[in-house]
Amino acid sequence: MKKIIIFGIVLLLFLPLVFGAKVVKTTQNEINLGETLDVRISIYNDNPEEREFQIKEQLSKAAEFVSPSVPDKYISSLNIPYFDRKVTIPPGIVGTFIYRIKPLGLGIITLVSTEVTDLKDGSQSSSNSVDIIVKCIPNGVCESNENYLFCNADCPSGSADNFCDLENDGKCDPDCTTEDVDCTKIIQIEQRKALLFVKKNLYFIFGSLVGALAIVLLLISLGIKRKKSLQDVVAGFKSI
Ligand SMILES: [Ca+2]
Ligand SMILES: [Ca+2]
Repeated sequence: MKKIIIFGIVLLLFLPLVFGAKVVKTTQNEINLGETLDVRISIYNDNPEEREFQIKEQLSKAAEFVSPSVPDKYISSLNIPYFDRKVTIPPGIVGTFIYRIKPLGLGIITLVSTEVTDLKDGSQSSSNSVDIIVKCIPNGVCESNENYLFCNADCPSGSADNFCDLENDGKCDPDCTTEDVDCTKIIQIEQRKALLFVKKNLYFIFGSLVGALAIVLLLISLGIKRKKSLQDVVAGFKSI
């Protein structure tokens, strides 16, 4: 957490020099479901006098509000919650607004950029947006809401978890078709086996046909010889 705050402060000090921006949003990039996380909005007042700023922070519906526990307003048409705060910051100082949320499910939560307005001159600034990965608390069971992406401790690669993981690990993920190279290998092996089976059977069928033909020819040959012998016997009687 300290590293994130230090990174945020460093970014905040350099951004005005490069982009003229003065708002930075920082938080944890990864969290386990059930945990809370703090979102810190830092505003650098680069004016020579104290200024009041208005902060508009659109909130994600994928998380519940812990502190403050209720949003200040809703964007009426879409019912999207947001905080609408004012903060007074002395010159050359970084002011902060911190709120705490608790993700409601596994996945990625995106916190869109914060909009800040300088209430004296009306100038507006935007922060960066932040993506937070919400992972499971492993319990040894790959449950219906879990998958390899957000719960790889419970759902290892190749699991039937409604997620095609595309790992080249020698296991064909049942959620993949031809995208998984391991499934392609298995399909190729099965195709080769089928081909060998057909070849073997072809040899057997061909061999059987040749054998049957030989037997038929032998029987015909024996039949002809027997007929000739009978004819010879009949001819012998006639001559007597
Ligand atoms: Ca689990
Ligand atoms: Ca899978």
